[in-house]
Amino acid sequence: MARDVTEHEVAFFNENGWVRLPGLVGPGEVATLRERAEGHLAERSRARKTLVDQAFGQSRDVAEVDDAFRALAFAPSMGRAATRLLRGVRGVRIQVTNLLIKEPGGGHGATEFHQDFPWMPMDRSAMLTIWLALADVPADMGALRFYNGSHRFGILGRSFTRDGDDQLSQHPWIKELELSPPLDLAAGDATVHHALTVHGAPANRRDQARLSFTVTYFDADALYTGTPYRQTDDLGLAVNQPFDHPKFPVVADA
Ligand SMILES: O=C(O)CCC(=O)C(=O)O
Repeated sequence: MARDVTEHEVAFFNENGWVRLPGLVGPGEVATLRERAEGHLAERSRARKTLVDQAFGQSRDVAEVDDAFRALAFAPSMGRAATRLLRGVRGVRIQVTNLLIKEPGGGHGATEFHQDFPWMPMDRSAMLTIWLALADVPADMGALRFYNGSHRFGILGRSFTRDGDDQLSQHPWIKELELSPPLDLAAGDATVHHALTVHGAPANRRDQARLSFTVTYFDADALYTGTPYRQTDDLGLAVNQPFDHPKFPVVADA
């Protein structure tokens, strides 16, 4: 299903806030996932309501409707990887699964540099996203870039709320950090980023769509803060209690 991460990969992630995982998923399985992704993405709404919609299209919660994506998101090796990468956590829950598409030819623009965590209603920031390339993603198709070590600077503010509110405009000093190299990903390679890591992606300069599957995992012991967030607002979660709800399943790492 998915291979285990190595000690070296865990150490690299702790240091830099991101890591590349070559060959996380094998070619046969990735071909199946790609075929299914194309079907789901064809059905998605193409409305461009938000600044995020201008950067990439989404098919959220795909693992709730597709067994193949569900099997991967729940694979013990994925839970184990997330638990090991997020130092000090006892286990993880899924926050969201998603299919992302970045269309070529100006269909979508660049993904502005941002952190994922500032939106979240969790009381702790141990959270990461595994971003799996479903087809080859050369750097100029829009593979993610990361500011090394930016996960150590805490919550830097929300992006995608107004034009020009990306992290580099809000905090020009971030450019003093090293930017990760452009990555040429093969289908089945993944990158992982911490929810506090400043990351973004260039526009897709190729003639094929950029296709990826993401799973975001967070500390299973995190408590709900009640911060307004569309995904959680109507779930009846109790403030200061764990996310014990079918929307946030714990992934066994056994
Ligand atoms: O795929 C992209 O361009 C952005 C994805 C992203 O920001 C994320 O998965 O956290």
